[in-house]
Amino acid sequence: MSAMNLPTVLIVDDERINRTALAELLKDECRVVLAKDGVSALQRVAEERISLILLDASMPDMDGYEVLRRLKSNEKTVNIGVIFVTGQIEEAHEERGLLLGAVDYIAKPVRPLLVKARVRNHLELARQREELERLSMQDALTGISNRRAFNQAFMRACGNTVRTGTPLGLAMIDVDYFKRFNDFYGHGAGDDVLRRVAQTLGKAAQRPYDMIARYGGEEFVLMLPSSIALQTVLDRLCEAVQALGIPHEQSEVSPMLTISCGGVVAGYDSAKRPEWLLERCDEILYQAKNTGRNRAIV
Ligand code: GH3
Ligand code: MG
Ligand code: MG
Ligand code: MG
Repeated sequence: MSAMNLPTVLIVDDERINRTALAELLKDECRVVLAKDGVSALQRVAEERISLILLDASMPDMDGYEVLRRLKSNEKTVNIGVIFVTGQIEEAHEERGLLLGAVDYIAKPVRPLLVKARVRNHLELARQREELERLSMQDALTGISNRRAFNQAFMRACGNTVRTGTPLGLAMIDVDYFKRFNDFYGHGAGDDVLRRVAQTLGKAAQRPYDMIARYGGEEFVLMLPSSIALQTVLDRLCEAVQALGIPHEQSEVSPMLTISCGGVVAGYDSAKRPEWLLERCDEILYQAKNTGRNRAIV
């Protein structure tokens, strides 16, 4: 494994000698970063991807229990594994740490081989959890985001628009005459088309919060937070898909495969009704289909 692929473990302890001893012990298992108090630990976690935290319990200012409590109350950090490494070895302390959500509890003075073995096991669990999370958000055929990932991001984006009024562009995108394509060219060729269309659409959603996802079968959904340029983007998508030049003999609108899009730009009020926004997109998509296909209506 190259250094870049090594998981990062954060060691938090107010005593320098403890930090360096643990770091030395773990240097072959992972990339180690250090923090000397609770506040800088939380800051570090906000700044980079941490796979596991070794956390001292007794520290001045903010103790380990408070650090853990804060990690657990933030959705971005709730899943990071935390192992207490502490001299507080009474049963009640250990119970408290575990009840707060620590994955393990190691008593000081530490036994080096056991620390190493435990860290290795927890890193493997973290790796598996991250892999499952990635798979649960990804569409298996096309590799782009799936409907579950979209729903999560969409709910968050709607919440943001309700709070701030920033416009939210949303569109349903559907391949034209795709049933005929499958019937004529075969299901395997159809799958290839879905992959190519997904990649092409993906290029349109390039800002950090933009998203393209496979919504179902041959339907995709595009979300552009803080954009009113929806019509322009969708027109470009229609052109880009046609420009792939995928022959579709059975299409009634073009000798090449095309898509149709229906979109809305949501504001304060409409973002309070996410389901309704999706229904509106469907209705507008239906209009695009009924007025000739290979077009985007917003
Ligand atoms: P329209 O222009 O009105 O959208 O017509 P259409 O034929 O595209 O619409 P319809 O919804 O009737 O057909 C969708 C087809 O998409 C049906 C199904 O065979 C195909 N499809 C759905 N999911 C997949 C998939 O994963 N792979 C392949 N190859 N085809 C799929
Ligand atoms: Mg301490
Ligand atoms: Mg469809
Ligand atoms: Mg279709």
